[in-house]
Amino acid sequence: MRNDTIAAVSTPAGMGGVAVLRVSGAGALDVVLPLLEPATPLPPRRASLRTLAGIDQGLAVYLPAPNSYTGEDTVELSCHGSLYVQQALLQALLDAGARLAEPGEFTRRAFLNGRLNLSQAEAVADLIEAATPTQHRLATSQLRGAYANELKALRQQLVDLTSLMELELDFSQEDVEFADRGTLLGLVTQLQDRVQGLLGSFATGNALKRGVPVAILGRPNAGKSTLLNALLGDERAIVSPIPGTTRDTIEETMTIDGITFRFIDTAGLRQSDDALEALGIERSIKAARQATILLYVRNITMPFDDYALTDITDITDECDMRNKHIFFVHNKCDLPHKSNPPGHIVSAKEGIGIDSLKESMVAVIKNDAAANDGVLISNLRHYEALGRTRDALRHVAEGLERQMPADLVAVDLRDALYHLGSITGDVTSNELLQNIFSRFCVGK
Ligand SMILES: Nc1nc2c(ncn2[C@@H]2O[C@H](COP(=O)(O)OP(=O)(O)OP(=O)(O)O)[C@@H](O)[C@H]2O)c(=O)[nH]1
Ligand SMILES: [Mg+2]
Repeated sequence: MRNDTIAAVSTPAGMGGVAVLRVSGAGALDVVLPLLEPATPLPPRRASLRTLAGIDQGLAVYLPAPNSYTGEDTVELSCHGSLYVQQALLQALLDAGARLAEPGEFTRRAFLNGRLNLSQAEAVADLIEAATPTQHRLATSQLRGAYANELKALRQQLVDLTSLMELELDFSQEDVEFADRGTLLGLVTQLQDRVQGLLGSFATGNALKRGVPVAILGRPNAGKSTLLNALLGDERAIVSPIPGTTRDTIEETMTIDGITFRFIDTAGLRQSDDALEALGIERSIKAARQATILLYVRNITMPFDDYALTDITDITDECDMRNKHIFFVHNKCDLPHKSNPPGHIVSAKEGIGIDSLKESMVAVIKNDAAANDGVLISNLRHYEALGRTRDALRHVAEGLERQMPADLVAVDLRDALYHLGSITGDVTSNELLQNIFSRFCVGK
């Protein structure tokens, strides 16, 4: 572990009103003080106006270890945000003995010094990237350690289980079973349920983070593209009375009530001899598979005969419908029609029923997000580690059921512990840290 003194510009690249440079490490004061005028000691946690490296005037703030972001001695310098001043000041810091920080190195040090666990450090990156209230909420709840605490409790249970198994191992010569295997199996099943619950929350967590995918499906000419335009309040897609107008999928995002939706307009669902159109239909099915919400659009003036049901069965046969919501959208209600079937009755063309459709979409997503006690996994790495934990736990359960020797079961238990621990960073490797922190920008 390196603990030399690092420096970087922490504000975004480019010019601005102010720029902030950060210096962190045991030698932070030694690097910075000689560049200040006056070079008198900096009072902790107070802004002092000084001349900076003879080129600018600005504020210097000294944050002594361990109560800084990195946990090390840190000095932050605010200067005028001119490109020249930023670069010249950074160069002066490097000349004075600091090293240019690598991407994410400040946060990496915060993790290594125990200021943050690994999932919190990742939340910092998500927080910086957050552009909507929902993304911000996801990142801050992870930063506050929402599921880190839950993972910690799970890990403790696993550790206890492992010690019980190992106790049995120690005394195996004497042929005693300390832990009743039935009880152990019960504990493993409980752990499996909880891990499964967390895994299940990823669909919602990921959708909220990246935008909830909404596939707009239906027969040609049903008004799918018109609906997309109505939802967006923009003439995004081409609309025409010719069936088969949309041949490729069109995607647009929109934030409604803090939730970002990714609307995917698709080619009409029907068998086609036209190769291009057939390809479009294949893409529609793919869009349906990846979507959280399916809007099935139909023309309300047409008899509600088998065709819609055939389409729906086609779709449900092709997709895993768990974690998905399907909405019936009966379109063209501005035209004379005989019945008002259950679902959403809208006119995409006249903008009737669109707000209520939007409200329903927001409501189902908010409801999904509140399930599982509001704990949402939104990080792919965590999802994968949980998946491996689940697999290892399954092996443990199988081992217990088949009366496998304790030492073999213990191997799977330790495997589960390892994967669970990799989420919060209780177990880490250099490669893992490299992967995570290289995503950050320099200066964070
Ligand atoms: N009266 C009325 N006409 C509509 C409405 N919505 C769409 N239309 C018309 O229906 C025709 C087809 O609309 P599109 O939005 O292109 O239909 P589509 O489902 O995207 O069709 P494809 O891309 O060919 O699969 C156009 O002439 C639209 O103007 C509506 O709410 N009321
Ligand atoms: Mg279309």
